[in-house]
Amino acid sequence: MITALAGGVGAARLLRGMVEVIPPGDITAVVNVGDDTDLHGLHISPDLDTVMYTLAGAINPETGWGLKGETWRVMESLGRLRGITWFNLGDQDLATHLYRTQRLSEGAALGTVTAELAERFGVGVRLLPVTDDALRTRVRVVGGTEIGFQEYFVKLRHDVAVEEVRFEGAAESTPGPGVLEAIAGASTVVVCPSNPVVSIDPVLAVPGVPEALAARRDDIVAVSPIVAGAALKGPADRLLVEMGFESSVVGVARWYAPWVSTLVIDESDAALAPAVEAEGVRCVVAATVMSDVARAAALAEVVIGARA
Ligand code: FO1
Repeated sequence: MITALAGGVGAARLLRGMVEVIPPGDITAVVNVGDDTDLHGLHISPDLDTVMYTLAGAINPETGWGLKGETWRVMESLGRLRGITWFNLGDQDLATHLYRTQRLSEGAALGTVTAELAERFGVGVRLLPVTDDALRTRVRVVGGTEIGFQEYFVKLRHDVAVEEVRFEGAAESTPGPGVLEAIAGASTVVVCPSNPVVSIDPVLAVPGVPEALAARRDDIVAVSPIVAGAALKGPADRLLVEMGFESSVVGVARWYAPWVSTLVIDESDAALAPAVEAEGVRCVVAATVMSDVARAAALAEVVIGARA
């Protein structure tokens, strides 16, 4: 049994590779919900959907989020009404948000609705939101204004300095059903190559999760989302620096060292392996850029076998 801590695109690609190597039923993904947002009265869970669509073979390959072959007629009409259009919701994607919102309004928990959606999309990996409670990543940008994560990420194109990140609702949240058991019962816990600051940290913000992870440190393998000093996608490099860490595999090792025992870094960073190990983290060098499913599967194989 493998349990993976997952954010969006990088996690989805690694999980897509993993299902080539081990049966989907042997994998549980504990997914970030800090990116979730409410727009147009709809509950949108971008990371859950990115992982689900990717595993279903339905992801838009150009963007890494949303559905392939998407049309945008609702957004076009909304634009004519001068509604909110900075967050692009495709016509087919909207059905997912409608379904989720309706089920939540009926009193179903997010984890239950996620399992229903995953089943309808034919996804065999168990997808668990880290919590069923409302946990929202909030970002204080330069000048002191606090905004929601998607406003930072999409509306401002993460092109603004961040002073602080906090996880609203985290202190009152509890782990979703099965989350602690999945961490305790896994042979290996994999930390996907997701943003440490805004994808993995919200998972650790749920009380009970850090304790469960600390008890498994020897069996936790992370994949660096930083390759040759830069994030392949998104603002992980910039955010690490803004949080006082280096934008390098060494910075990632320092960030994760308290609860991760092994870090997989890219071949291009091989020279930094001793510096990673100086942070108290075992270092494994591999090809980590998942430009296709075969490369993702090869990386998954390394990650699964990387435990000390
Ligand atoms: N990302 C964008 O850069 N622009 C968008 O308009 C956008 C819309 C969107 C709609 C649904 C969804 O599930 C994801 C969407 N994303 C969009 C991606 C999302 O903002 C990010 O992938 C994550 O939240 C960061 O992991």
